[in-house]
Amino acid sequence: AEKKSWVLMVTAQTPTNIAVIKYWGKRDESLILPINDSISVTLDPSHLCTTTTVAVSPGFTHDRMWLNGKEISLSGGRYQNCLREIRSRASDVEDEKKGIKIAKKDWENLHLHIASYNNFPTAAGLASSAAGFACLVYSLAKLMNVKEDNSQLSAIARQGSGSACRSLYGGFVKWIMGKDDNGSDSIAVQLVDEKHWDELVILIAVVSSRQKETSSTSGMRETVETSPLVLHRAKEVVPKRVVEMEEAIKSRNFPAFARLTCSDSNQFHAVCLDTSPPIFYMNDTSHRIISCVEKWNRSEGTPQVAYTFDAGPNAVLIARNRKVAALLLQRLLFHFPPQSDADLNSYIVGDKSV
Ligand code: 2P0
Repeated sequence: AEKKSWVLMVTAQTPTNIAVIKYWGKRDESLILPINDSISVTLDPSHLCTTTTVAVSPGFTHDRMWLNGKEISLSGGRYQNCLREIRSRASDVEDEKKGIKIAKKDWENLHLHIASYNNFPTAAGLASSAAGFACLVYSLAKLMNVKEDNSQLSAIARQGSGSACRSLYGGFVKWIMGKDDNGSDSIAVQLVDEKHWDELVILIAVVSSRQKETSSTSGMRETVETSPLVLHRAKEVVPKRVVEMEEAIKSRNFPAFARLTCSDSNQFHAVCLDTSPPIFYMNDTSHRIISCVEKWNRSEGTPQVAYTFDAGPNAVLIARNRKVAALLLQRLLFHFPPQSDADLNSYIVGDKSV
């Protein structure tokens, strides 16, 4: 017999991703369509990830969400777009053991409770929105028996936060900017899986876990509106770099990979500086980390470590192998000694993968 009172739940875990060719600038604000392709690496889920539980029950009276234990509003357009897109693709769900049957049409009238946790600082430039929206879309798709593949789901996650579309795959991922005005071809594709280049070790030095001053959304809007350099970047520089980066990743060419990654991070921060008023995401410590890595790479004759910085001062350092990662950690601890024991948590070391 069909039960009147029940709760059906799904829990999923999604790691964050770090762009090595950056997304910065939209051509459509509401659909979140970018002005250039981007490429990222998805981190190991044991370090920086979001865990989301989604639940449905006839006893729920409206959609609600909790982020790190605190209730947040779902009224924003980004949440509404994701919920609408997923609901419209829902299928029949049957759980015989629990005696639950949900027909496709029932999903329109059922409400959801969503609980999401980040195991890393939210909005400190560590791409929390990327893991968050990817996990939300993925767990809802599982709950509602959505038949779409990850690339199609990526186009929904993209409407929550651009970089989220890249977190639906492990390994190295490309977000294709697409041509359509409706965004149907602005999707993520996997370039290589997490096993392809598993010698790489990614280390994140948390320079500051304070919330950033300029959000990515408003920062990139101001850049597109005021920077004379950003179109040159999007049209001339990035298309060539994307081709070279794909090649470097496929052939595991670390020197080329490191050169492209560092150059692209620096150009992204250059267009931030070219914005009016200028946006500063890096601080003195970030700059000192860059100098330290550049000096080391030059002294070795070939790159050992690549650095990249997102919309915040924290350094993402990619070592060519475990041996280099150990030396890197040693150098960082020497040049940037943690101020207290608690700061030791600031060095997050992880393998990439999913
Ligand atoms: C990236 N960033 O490619 C770039 C590099 C930050 C610097 O994607 O407005 O949070 O939600 O689409 O995805 C951060 O931007 O911005 C970002 P929205 P999002 O990872």
